[in-house]
Amino acid sequence: MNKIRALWNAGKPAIIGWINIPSILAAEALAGCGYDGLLVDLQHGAAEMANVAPLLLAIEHGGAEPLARVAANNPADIMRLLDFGAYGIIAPMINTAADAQTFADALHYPPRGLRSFGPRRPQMRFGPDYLAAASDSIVSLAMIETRDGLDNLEAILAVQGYDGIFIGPSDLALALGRSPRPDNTDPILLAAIDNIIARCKAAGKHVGIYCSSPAYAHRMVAAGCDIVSITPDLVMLTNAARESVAATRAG
Ligand code: 3PY
Ligand code: MG
Repeated sequence: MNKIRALWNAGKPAIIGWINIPSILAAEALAGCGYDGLLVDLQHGAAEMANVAPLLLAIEHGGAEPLARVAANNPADIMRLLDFGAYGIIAPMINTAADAQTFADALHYPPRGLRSFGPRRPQMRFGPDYLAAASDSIVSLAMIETRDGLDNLEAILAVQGYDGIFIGPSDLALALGRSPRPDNTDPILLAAIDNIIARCKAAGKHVGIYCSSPAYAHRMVAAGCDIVSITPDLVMLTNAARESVAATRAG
């Protein structure tokens, strides 16, 4: 079973890492650091479809659940990522119930959805039973991060066939006329986040959010999130590099 779904079934939150730098060595090393899942970001990270398969393999080999954020809610890309061995998909900018339905349809084989059959890597993990295991092996989160997404949240939540919502606080801040800052504590943004979390709970959907610091992630888990991302790779690398240079200069 998907490690993240197993945590959810046990009532526990999942902690995921965020990969912007498409390095196989770094992905494998990070995957062994205790994350429940590691996400390759094809929207704002440097990975491309052409180099995503070995990254997903390195993550799985390292012991974390391989996840991907698609550049857009495009069924062809979602299906290819699932065939390459992504066991979780986050789709950005879900604005309408029709967007959510497109997303859900791409995740499941008929009759439940419209996914085309060609599970090259999942068949290596699940063998001939993959068809039966497919839907449960994947976790799926639709991003709410726009004004339209907020306005249409009830209708988006009413769509079946995907697990929940992932909040994009930077785009959501922009949608609310606020600044896109990491770990943003702007009261208007926090109120919108609380409102989304409450509505997801009421609709029986999972909910998560993009965080930077462990402290912000703790706060969001306490607020009801059951999946949080923490410090992206590029931020960890540059923070550590700055500290190292500063400590050396300070003597
Ligand atoms: C956002 O904060 O808008 C995101 O999409 C997180 O990467
Ligand atoms: Mg965003």
